[in-house]
Amino acid sequence: MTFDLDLIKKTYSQFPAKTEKARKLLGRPLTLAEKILYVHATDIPSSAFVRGKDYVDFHPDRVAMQDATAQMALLQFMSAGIPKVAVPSTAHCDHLIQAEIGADKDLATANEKNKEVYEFLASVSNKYGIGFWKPGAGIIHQVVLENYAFPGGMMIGTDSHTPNAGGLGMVAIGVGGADAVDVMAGMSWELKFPKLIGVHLKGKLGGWTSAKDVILALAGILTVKGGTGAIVEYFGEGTKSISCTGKGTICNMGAEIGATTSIFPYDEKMAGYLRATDRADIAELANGIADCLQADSEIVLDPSKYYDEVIEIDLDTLEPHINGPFTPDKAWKLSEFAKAVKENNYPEELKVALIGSCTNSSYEDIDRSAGLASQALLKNLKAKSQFTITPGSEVVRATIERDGQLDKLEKIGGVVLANACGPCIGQWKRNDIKKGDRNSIITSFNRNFAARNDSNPETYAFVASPEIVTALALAGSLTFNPKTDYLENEKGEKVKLDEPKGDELPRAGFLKDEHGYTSPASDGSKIQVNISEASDRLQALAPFAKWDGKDIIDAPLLLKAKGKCTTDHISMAGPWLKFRGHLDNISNNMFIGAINAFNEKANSIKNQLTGGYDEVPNVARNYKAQGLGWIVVGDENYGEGSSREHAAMEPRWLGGRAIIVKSFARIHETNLKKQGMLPLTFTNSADYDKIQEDDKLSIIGLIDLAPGKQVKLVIKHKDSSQDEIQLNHTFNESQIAWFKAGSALNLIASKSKVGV
Ligand code: MIC
Ligand code: SF4
Repeated sequence: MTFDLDLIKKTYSQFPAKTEKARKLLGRPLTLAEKILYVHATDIPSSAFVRGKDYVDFHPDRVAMQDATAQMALLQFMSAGIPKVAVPSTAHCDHLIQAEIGADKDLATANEKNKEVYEFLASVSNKYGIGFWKPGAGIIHQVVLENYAFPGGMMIGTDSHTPNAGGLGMVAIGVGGADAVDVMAGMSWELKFPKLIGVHLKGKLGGWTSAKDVILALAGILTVKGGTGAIVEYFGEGTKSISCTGKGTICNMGAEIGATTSIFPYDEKMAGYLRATDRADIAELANGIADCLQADSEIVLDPSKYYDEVIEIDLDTLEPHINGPFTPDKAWKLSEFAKAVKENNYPEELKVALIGSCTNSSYEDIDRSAGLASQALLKNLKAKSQFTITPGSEVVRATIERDGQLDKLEKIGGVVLANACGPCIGQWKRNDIKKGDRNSIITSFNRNFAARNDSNPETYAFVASPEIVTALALAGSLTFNPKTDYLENEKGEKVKLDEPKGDELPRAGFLKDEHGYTSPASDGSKIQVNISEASDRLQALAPFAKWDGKDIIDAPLLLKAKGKCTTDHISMAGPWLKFRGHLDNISNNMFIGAINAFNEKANSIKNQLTGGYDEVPNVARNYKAQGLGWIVVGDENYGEGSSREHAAMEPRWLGGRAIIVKSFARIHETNLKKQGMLPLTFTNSADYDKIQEDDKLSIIGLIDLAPGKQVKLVIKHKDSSQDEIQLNHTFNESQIAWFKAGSALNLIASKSKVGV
């Protein structure tokens, strides 16, 4: 678990020279994100890098993986034939614990149910030199913030909320497992040099407004795709009023606007957090290069000259926000929310209020919510809704137990869940409603896509700060505004809540988690990793076939997805998480949440061979059995959300060849390329309308596939008429090699000469 201080020293030693070189080449001052990117680039060309254009090879300092994605990442790593990870890496067991009764019982059940997967992850980690965090130790992003993130570092993680570490000044980027394999194998990792969005924070946070509201408001401004291809860099006086974990919250939810990552400049709050988490030596080192861990001073004076876009948020006037339902960018100011609930006929009664998750489970978050709980107890109030608390890590849980916050939250009716993802990812055995019941919940999580938390598409999920969620739990209603409204207590009196207050860090220090971590064997060569052939949870990977060297001719359209098609729609989580290590089994969830544009139904598509309607995985399997490759068409920001590469591997496994959409979310587009699929976009988004239900699609020009060169799509309709349109792609030379090899992994394996 201990930090590799030498690694940090090595990274820091490169800052002065490399940033100076970049400054000279560009002939201008540098932003913070640029400094960190240039330091981690394997090579700086004499032309420097062009944002939004040049692909750059990086050497990240670390890799982090969570159990639901690590299974596939590690199955791929095993096929790559590399004896040991080349950079410090960790695996975290957090996604597979189902919430039902409470922490202890739920954890015991998870340990039993997921035994095979946990043992697999533990033994692979042990063998290949990966640090292993057991179930119950905490959620990946909180554990990383507490142990591994450091200012100026660069990390990739197989989870879209990896940018949480930006709260500690790290460039931390969410990726698919195949990308993690590259880095763990000692290869460089490639990313298009991002654009930069500067967010100028003015004023000071206070009252009912908290860090969460910064990102909820920003999501409203930028929308779910506004950050695509960009790093969001925060700067200005306002940054200094936000705690380190609050900064983490803001960076975490940058995933919801599609940002590559988000980052804050190093400051005293970060130093304080490093000291409180036993890393005073890192604070010391960071202080030594503090100038390198901020944007150059000229940038802050004239930001619009240096960022591609600048947004100003005044923390003095920022109101608390509530976002939702069904999308995290539907932002409402608290003062306008009650009206919105009525006007839009959202279910007014609040059924469940949930605080915690990787986004908002810091000591400060819980202390502020517990402060409200104390007030409630004094004022004779109890939660009217069900109320759950998910601590982010055992360190936080044990500390808030010692300091009394848990007791207060439980006294108002709260149930403490395991230190794990739980309801945030649909690992929630909800017993108070039936599927199909229209109802509202509010969480301090980050995502609220339809059916995400409880598999019920009729659950209206809203997102807000833990303080607002707690206040609404006391009211049991969505229309309550704690700033202005009174509540009636158990004695029939009218009472009002005071503004929440809380400590950022525990006065008596954090308690330690002595049992959560296992370090790997120093020589793992003799360790055997067994995968039973009979397992329905784990399946060794077989390599995908190489490209046959031909264009795709007359492939049937499998599905034309309408509207939002997130990774949750493509490869649902919740009950399906148990198959994350078994490609064939998990493929039975492929596209079951996506809406068919021709009948507006989920999981009901026409089988062109039979003319009948069937579930998507069945039709795909039928085409596959007939040797027919198929194609999917989609809308804007296709693949938004998770980093799960299953959303790319399942289509590949069931015979998919290409995905043609109006636009892609970054991680998913890369995942498709890595798995040998063709992610393509309409040159003209209106061409989406040309696709009809019985179409046969040909993609012409693959033989000459080249960076920047369009390919042709020939659309044969049922009535024999035909359309021809051009499609764009973003493949560069090395990515074209992945396509030709059948997958990126096939290439690595051929280089390490093991064959997969
Ligand atoms: C999520 O928040 O959607 C998840 C579950 O953490 C995913 C990862 C996964 O699908 O396993 C993510 O954010 O990448
Ligand atoms: Fe887990 Fe939810 Fe965080 Fe994803 S967003 S890592 S599911 S707590």
